[in-house]
Amino acid sequence: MPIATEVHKFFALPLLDLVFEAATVHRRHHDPRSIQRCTLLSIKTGGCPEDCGYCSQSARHHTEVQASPLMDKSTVLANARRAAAAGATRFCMGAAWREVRNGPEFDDVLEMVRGVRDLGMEACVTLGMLDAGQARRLKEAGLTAYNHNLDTSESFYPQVVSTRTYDDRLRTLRHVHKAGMAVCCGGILGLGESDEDRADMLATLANLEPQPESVPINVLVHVEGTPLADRADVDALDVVRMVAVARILMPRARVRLAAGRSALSDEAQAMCFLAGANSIFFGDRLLTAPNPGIDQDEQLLVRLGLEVRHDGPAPA
Ligand code: SAM
Ligand code: DTB
Ligand code: SF4
Repeated sequence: MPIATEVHKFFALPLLDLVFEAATVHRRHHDPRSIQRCTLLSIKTGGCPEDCGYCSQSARHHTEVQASPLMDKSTVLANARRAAAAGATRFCMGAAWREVRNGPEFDDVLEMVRGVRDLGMEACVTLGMLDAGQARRLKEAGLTAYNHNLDTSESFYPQVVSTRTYDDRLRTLRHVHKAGMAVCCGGILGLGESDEDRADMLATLANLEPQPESVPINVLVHVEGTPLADRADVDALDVVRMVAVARILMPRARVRLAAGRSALSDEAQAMCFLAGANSIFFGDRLLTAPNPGIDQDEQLLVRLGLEVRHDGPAPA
């Protein structure tokens, strides 16, 4: 198992040597032409009691996001059908909750998960913290994976979020794994963290047992009204480096190029795919932030000779 000091060394390697190594690992474990497309939907937006410094949906920040109640199941499934028809094979639903509470809203989310699975898509949700029983109910509903990010290193975490701890995050991840679901867990670049923080986070992820099935690499989307709105932009080559180290440490995971892709050039994204990223969020919106348009992404994949399959069901 990698230890943090070994992971730190990757951050000092010449970038192209690192990318070459990552591409080699990637091609040993994956079909390098396959890029999974996932579509995100915010099923419950804003008004969140947590204080995550990057987030547009915290009730503690004054952002332009309008809070809205839980979406109804038919609207969610109409979105999922459209996403499948456009080529997405995984549908991820996010709720701005601190934690899951048992009751009618959670029952509705379980129904949404069943509905998405019935469409033949993978289903992922991100609902904040959950306990063992709630994890079991999500598993019974057919959930493929639960997304719960560590965001950054344990030591930098308190500078980003104060309303929960790193251990809270790790506990939820254990409940997800014990219930038999895949763990989707990654982080964000551009919060003000150092290379050591990046290395520490990747070491923590790679030491999870089992390793996450899916590792989203987000780049901070600067949201006006949040405490981190003025952080410096991330160098695109540092995103490539992060993807490469994630790929080397977690050879079997899907490494997802997540938030912040709108700010990456086509060429930077191409380098990320070479370095082992093999999934993108697909659709003009992430949860509240914009994402490249479907046509633009399809053209990029075609130009790179990557697989663009339309294997979802027909639109309703
Ligand atoms: N409330 C749940 C939670 O925090 O676990 C789920 C929703 S939350 C929006 C999902 C993830 O999106 C966060 O953990 C964070 O990694 C990412 N995220 C949120 N806002 C972001 C931003 N402005 N830029 C980049 N990533 C962001
Ligand atoms: C993840 O790591 N990134 C996605 C998904 N998991 C839920 C969310 C990105 C959110 C970006 C900011 C927004 O749309 O508000
Ligand atoms: Fe709430 Fe999640 Fe945003 Fe944090 S990241 S404020 S928990 S919605």
